[in-house]
Amino acid sequence: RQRSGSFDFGAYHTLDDINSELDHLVSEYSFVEKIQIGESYEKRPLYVLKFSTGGSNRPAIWLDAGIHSREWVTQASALWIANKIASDYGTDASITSLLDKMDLFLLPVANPDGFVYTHTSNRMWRKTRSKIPGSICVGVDPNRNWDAGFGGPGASNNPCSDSYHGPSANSEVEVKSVVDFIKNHGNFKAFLTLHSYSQLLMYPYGYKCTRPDDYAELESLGRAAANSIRSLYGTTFQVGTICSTIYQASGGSIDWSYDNGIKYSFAFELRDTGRYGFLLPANQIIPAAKETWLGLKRIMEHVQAK
Ligand code: ING
Ligand code: ZN
Repeated sequence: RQRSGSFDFGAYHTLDDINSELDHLVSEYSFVEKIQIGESYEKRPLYVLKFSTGGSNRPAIWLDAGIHSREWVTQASALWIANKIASDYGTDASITSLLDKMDLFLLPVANPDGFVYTHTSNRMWRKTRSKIPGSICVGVDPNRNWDAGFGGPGASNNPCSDSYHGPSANSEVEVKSVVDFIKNHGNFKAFLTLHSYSQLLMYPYGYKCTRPDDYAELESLGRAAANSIRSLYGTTFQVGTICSTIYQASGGSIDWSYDNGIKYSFAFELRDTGRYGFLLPANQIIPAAKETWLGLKRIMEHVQAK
């Protein structure tokens, strides 16, 4: 469903089609650049779009999607959002002032091996595709593999589990590549990650069930973002810590980013609440992306003002 010369943001696409669209965005917009931050276990490039209007090592915002490969609305929304940011710069006051002060880095397919596998073999694949020594099972849950309460409650020791934490923290090259990139950069102010489904907006912690030091600010910002989301089509997002809204989960990305000094660390769980689940119909991609963007933008405006 590719229209002549333009990407259909309202359809699900293969990795190759997504990568072509990244190149297309880079060719259309001078302030958009493609960076390769590493390669996956199966040697696929990990591409990040960098939105930067100048400066050097400006304070930055991180956004990733598709760390769980079957959560297809997230990679699709990331593409719509990339195009939205690029085309709104210079016309939308809020995105213009954001990109005049900060850089934005977007990783639309954080788990490309899993994503290809969902297209070719098993639509419900969640994990990476790394081989586990001594097991017949494949893959690690890349959202249990970060160095934050690694191996604790809410992750599995069993390589056959969908929430297997892996042999060690950062064992997955897809995780390690992001960790290295963020540490080397050193100036990230927000870490935002897209999952589906359940319609939640979560902040730390997941590896423990205590509130973070910045609880009051994160809770009120989360509620403001959820209100922005709801303003478009009435979609409701519950807000709270990972542990209070969904379940205890150790080794998650936003706990790592928060404990490494990135205060504005949030995980979104996009549409729906279970009717279609991971198999969200394509006609909901653009509505989901639009409402999610309002929530993201609300958070970015707050970060920019700090
Ligand atoms: N949910 C997330 C998961 O990894 C989550 C919830 C988010 C846990 C952030 C920990 C940190 O289980 C889905 N749907 O993947
Ligand atoms: Zn997920």
